[in-house]
Amino acid sequence: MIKERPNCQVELNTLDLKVFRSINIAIFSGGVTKDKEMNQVSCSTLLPDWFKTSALIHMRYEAIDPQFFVRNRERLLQNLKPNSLVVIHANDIFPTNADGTMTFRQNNDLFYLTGVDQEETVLILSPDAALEEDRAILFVRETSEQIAIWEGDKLSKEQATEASGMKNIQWTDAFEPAFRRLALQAENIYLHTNEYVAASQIVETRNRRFISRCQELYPLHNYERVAVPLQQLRMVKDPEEIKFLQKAIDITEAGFRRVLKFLKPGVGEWELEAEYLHEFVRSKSRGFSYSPIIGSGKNACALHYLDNDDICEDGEMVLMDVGAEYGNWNADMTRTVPVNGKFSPRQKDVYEAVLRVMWGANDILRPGLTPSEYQKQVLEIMEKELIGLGLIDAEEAKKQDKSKKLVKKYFMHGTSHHLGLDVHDVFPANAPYAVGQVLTIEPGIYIPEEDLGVRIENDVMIGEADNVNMFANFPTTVEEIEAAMAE
Ligand SMILES: [Mn+2]
Repeated sequence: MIKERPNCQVELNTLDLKVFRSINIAIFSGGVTKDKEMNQVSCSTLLPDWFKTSALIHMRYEAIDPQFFVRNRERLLQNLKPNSLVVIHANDIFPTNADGTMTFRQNNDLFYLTGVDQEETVLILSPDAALEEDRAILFVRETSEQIAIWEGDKLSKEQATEASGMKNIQWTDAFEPAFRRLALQAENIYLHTNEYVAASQIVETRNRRFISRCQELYPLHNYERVAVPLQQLRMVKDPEEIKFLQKAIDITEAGFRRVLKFLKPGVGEWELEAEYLHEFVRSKSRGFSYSPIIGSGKNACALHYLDNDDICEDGEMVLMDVGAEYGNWNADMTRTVPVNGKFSPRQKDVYEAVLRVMWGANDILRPGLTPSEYQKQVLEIMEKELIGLGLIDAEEAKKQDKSKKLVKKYFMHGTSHHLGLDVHDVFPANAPYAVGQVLTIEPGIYIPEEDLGVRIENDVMIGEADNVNMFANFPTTVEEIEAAMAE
């Protein structure tokens, strides 16, 4: 598109998406100059004003306001003990087989504090350090001719400053001496652990390796978990995060509407997956927030069904738990729709029961309530609906103990989780709900004996007087879905 501009002197032919995700500078090569530093630092001075504007439009992501990361660092510092040092490393690029690797995904805590989406990045915060320039240092990977040939551009120091709002940017090679200098000035060292309750602990992360090395080098320091204050902070969303979450949700909505028009008896679950991915990526998402679950008929009853290799048959419903990421934030949607575009009476009954539970849960998901109390109350609502559907017996329900075993036969998972940079976003154990938190609401009823599973999932932000439904524009009711499928 840039090439169509009549006076264009340069071609945009090298886009480092990692840069584009974070900051406003486009990197040009080929047309302007071969000098890399020159490209990165001064391209803006070489370009006419109209071009600078169009370069912004051609970014994958909208720029994230660096003040968001400045605020996050300030908030974290307020929660540290005196005389502390924080060190957080980037995630590894995870290997697969032979020389294969997974796509890089930044450590979300590091991203939350710096906005830098690049491997081998390290953050040091040392608010009580003797020298002012030592109090916040960001280390980024220095590029080389070899890296440029194989991987494309890496952040310059200036770009790292633009992304993070940090002044002192060093190459990663300079980390060791700086860390020693600052460790010797500090009493408490805050390090990174993954403290999500259900987290897999199979893989030893870069941060985990650093803990071992750090404790070997400095056995007499006091060690603290930076996850504790970060869970508390990340649980409440900044307006900048709400903007990116809503954008991820809007992209997900576009995918859902595309699928509603495409779906008909005989299509493969994988074809629906492809329709979503096409819509997400063309809308500037990097793709799915998580592996999509697209289960028709009885497949909907397998909660983490990921095969997506069955045919959607006439008369079945198809459950789609799919979300787009945008700028590292995640949408999380589930919709269950009839393959042929018309709900049968039974499908409508089950669907509307789930919908009532979702709205009922939304009413009680309010500040002050704890997740465990919330889940208990949702199960009460669900029990009434399951009795209404004839799935459980009212008399037996009365007699059962508090375990609600009968309900759990048809609804065996939690109703809500926090949502943000992580799809199951971090939070301190059983922390009460509060204004500014973003949560999913996703009740479901699964009836394998009827080859039917229905889950409906919206994302909401807890507001002062009421929750903000971030899915307000989605087709949700039976009528809305049938109308959208008839288009
Ligand atoms: Mn979810």
